[in-house]
Amino acid sequence: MTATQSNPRQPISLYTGGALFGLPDASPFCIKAEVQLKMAGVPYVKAQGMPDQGPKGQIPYIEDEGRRLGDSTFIRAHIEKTYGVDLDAGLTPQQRALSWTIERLLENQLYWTVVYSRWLIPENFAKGPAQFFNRVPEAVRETLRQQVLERVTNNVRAAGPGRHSDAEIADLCDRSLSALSLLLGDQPYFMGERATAVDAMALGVLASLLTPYFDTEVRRRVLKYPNLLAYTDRLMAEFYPDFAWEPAVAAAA
Ligand SMILES: N[C@@H](CCC(=O)N[C@@H](CS)C(=O)NCC(=O)O)C(=O)O
Repeated sequence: MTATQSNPRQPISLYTGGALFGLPDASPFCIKAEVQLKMAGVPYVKAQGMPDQGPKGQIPYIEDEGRRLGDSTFIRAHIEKTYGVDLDAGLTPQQRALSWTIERLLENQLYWTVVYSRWLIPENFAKGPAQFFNRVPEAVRETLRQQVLERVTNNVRAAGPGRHSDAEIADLCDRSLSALSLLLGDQPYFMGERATAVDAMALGVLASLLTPYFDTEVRRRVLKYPNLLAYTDRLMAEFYPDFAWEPAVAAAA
């Protein structure tokens, strides 16, 4: 009898924001965590999460064997260690370093452009994050909505984009998109022929920038990079075959 048979692990519970805004998950970090679980082939069930119930005050978080763990990077480390997988198997140390660097660009810069586009452009806020508060009791709904908007505005300012104009944000984003497009080239995945960890966040961020649900200048900028569009459509079909993703290549045509 193997260790797994004598002591079967329960599937991991992955707590996320859920499908929204034309995306399989409203949060790029939740897409990253889910795609990495899929890449690892680890059984999981998806559940609706609330940031304040996660150990880091954010989504995604997981529950595994009764223990809650937050932050997509720590979730990845836990999966790799616990299940004996390496999502970057076969990569050289230089490729692993490049992978980490690309992931930081996606998480520390482009992610904040996503947040800016949804929260700080009033039309997008109204049709997007403002709806998160619909189930809050009416008496406090507007106050809470404004409090959270103020907190996110401060975060986006601290992260950088909140200090810039719409055009400046789009220009900075474009430089990163251009770099990503060059690095991807005509390869199927960022690190070559096989999907590795970095592709999970790349899919999360690119799909979040590309969803037609929000009309943004940065979306128009991404639409200029055919290889990034084809990549996003391809990975969406690979990792979310049942999700009705609106193909980006068609939108650009
Ligand atoms: N470093 C975290 C970032 C996660 C994150 O920023 N989650 C956002 C949703 S996309 C969140 O929960 N925000 C709520 C908050 O910060 O209060 C990770 O890798 O998981």
